[in-house]
Amino acid sequence: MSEAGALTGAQWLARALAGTGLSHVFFVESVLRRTLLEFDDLGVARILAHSEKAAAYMADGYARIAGKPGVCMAQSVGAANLAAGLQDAWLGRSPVLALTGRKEPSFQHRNSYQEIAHAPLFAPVTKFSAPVDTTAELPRLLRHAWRAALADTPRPTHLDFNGLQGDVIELGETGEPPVIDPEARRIPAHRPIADPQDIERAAAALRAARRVVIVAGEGAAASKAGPELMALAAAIGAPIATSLGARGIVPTRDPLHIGVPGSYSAPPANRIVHGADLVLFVGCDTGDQVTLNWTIPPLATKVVQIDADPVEIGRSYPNTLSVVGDPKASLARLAEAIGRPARDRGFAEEAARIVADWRASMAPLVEDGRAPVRVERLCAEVTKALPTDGILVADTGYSGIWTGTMVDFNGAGQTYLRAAGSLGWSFPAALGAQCAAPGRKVLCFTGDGGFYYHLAELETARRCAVPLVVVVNNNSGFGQNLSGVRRIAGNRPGRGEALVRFGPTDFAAVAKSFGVRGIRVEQPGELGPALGEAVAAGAPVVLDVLTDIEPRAPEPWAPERR
Ligand SMILES: Cc1ncc(C[n+]2csc(CCOP(=O)(O)OP(=O)(O)O)c2C)c(N)n1
Repeated sequence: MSEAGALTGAQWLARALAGTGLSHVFFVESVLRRTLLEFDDLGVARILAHSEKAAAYMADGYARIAGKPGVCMAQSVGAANLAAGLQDAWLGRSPVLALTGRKEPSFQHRNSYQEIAHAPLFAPVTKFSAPVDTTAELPRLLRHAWRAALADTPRPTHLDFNGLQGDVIELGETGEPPVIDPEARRIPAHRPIADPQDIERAAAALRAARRVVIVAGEGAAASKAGPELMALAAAIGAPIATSLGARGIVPTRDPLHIGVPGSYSAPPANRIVHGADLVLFVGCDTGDQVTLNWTIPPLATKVVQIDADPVEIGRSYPNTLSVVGDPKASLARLAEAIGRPARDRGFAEEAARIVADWRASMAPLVEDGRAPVRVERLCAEVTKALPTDGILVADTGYSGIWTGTMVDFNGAGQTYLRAAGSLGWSFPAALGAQCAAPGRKVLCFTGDGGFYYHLAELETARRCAVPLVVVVNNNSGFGQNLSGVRRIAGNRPGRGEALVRFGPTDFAAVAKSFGVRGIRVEQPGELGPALGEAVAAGAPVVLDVLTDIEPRAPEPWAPERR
């Protein structure tokens, strides 16, 4: 008999999640069926995906735009696929909440059909992963999983529900109110300001240095620190670079902005960062990608590092002054402490010249009117077509390099999301992002190799009426990998190409077969009108752009090896 006021686990879970303002959940049947049915009455849309990895990517894209946890679900046998899909959210610092079912204790340790241990699968891709054995424990554990996902640094969390479909938890009861987060926090969940002494020390170091570069990363993006970064950069005449994941948090055409440094970069940023005598890292992981294996800047460079997570300070650069606090709040204090020192603007002017020269060198490619379409031209057209509040979601590899070097952003309303490394992430992630922002237009930029991974989600886009635009850079192969394979094959013509070539496939026709609008573009002159039509459509559109595999994306500048 149900106690007065008690809710079933399913009722509690659905109401608690809906109470956070969650608008969508992403899942593969069969899991938490009772909860999903409850959502029907609470206005939460259920997005049935065609694979658990895609469901995890959708929740990831949703979370990165919503600034609060995205939720994905899978039954017991789908748990391994779901965990695989959390890798990008882990690397990309995205608050995804994964819910799985697990067979009851009486089924454990006796060769149960379809089930392996879940805990080891989720351990490397979550901040917190726990079994939920009884409904009485559900409220506490869900609140903790939610808070942990949001807290600095945001990352996935996981709850493993008793019952193959989580049904044991759904059927039990709890008398607790269905509330997870009464404060309705979004990322950043808190804005602690750094110690005033550390701010003074950092200000003194910045005032004393002559050639300062700012490198802002994902933590700065999460903190929405763009305006504070620009204000400080202007005050001290410091060029500003962003990691790939933070691209677009400042206007990319601002003369102080020098692009993305590291391995996915065009030459200017690396040259300029390498020439700095002090680097201010802001919310930046100082990992191999943004530093070109810790050569940009060189390891001995003097560093000031602002980060909400003290563990990140000095992780890679030993000569580091710490400023532990929220990037936006701490930068504002730092700017106050520095004031407007008299400054030689020579370094900033030299940096702006290097960037302008590089842009000029790319202009002929951007303006090339011949077929097959140059990707530089495609990127320029994407820049023009992206609405002032548009969202661009880029896949990994060349898709990240092309968009990170050749697409410009206004730094005021537009958002750039990129895969943290998993090929194929962008299309499902863009679907999730579009769900989180129905009033904004989402463009996905992917290679054909990336798009093949989750083609089936075209059906999801149509069924769920998710009006995103997918731009396919269709070069019939793994373009980025061509150079590497050829090099290893001894540069002999044709040898090794079978490792990276496939197609040709007409993705506009594929889209049409799913009932999705498909537009094929073969001439550069068709790009503008086709993108315009796609962006204006209130329905999903695939833009299949025929390109050539040979042209290489911009390559990073590297210091000479000594
Ligand atoms: C899951 C996964 N497998 C393999 C890779 C390695 N990888 C990185 S980029 C790339 C090729 C991408 O090809 P495509 O999406 O067609 O874009 P293009 O390089 O042709 O522009 C591959 C295979 C990866 N990043 N992730």
